[in-house]
Amino acid sequence: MKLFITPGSPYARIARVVVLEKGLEARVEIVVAQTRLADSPYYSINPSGRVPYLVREDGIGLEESAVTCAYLDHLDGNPAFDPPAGDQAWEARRLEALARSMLDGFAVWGRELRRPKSEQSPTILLHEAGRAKRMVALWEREIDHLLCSGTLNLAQITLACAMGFAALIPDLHWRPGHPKLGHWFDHICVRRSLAATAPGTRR
Ligand SMILES: N[C@@H](CCC(=O)N[C@@H](CS)C(=O)NCC(=O)O)C(=O)O
Repeated sequence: MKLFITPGSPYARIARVVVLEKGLEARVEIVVAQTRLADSPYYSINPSGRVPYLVREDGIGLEESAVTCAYLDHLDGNPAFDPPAGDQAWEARRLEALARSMLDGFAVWGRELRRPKSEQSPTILLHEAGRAKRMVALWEREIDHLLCSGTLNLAQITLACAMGFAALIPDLHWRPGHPKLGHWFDHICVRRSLAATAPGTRR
């Protein structure tokens, strides 16, 4: 099957991390898609033009990193990333949603910065800078949560990919004042699946 990505997409990186964590390299071909290009041939594969996009062995395509990750995780019948049982399930989902919410903000900010300067909206830049500040402060508190350490889960993967993407936003200086989050990020970054997919790393 084929996983369409762009090297810089943090959402695609989440799926790429799951491919590596699950040892699916031989089964999943990583294909670089041409996104954000008028008339890209990729649009005939995925009309939304977004990545990640997984074309399964039966030809059906899956959009959305969370759905793609769940599918990849279940391929071997031994899922590693399903939420834990009981109350912890809601905690796992809550944390994953918080990490995704922060990433969504970073992505809007990053997208705005890629536009020509004359087209950038100061209102959006300011709004996303404010959101990022609040969310990073929130994560400095949440990072002590039991589910942020120990067995790898999707909240951790999403948070790691969000903070990896944050490094590409020049005005997002999140490390000062957030030592616990910084320490957590430095620690998780050396994991093989994250090191191999870090922005700037080929595939
Ligand atoms: N909610 C989606 C977000 C995917 C997304 O926005 N991907 C961006 C790259 S970071 C994209 O493909 N952008 C191309 C476009 O908007 O045309 C997910 O989790 O997969």
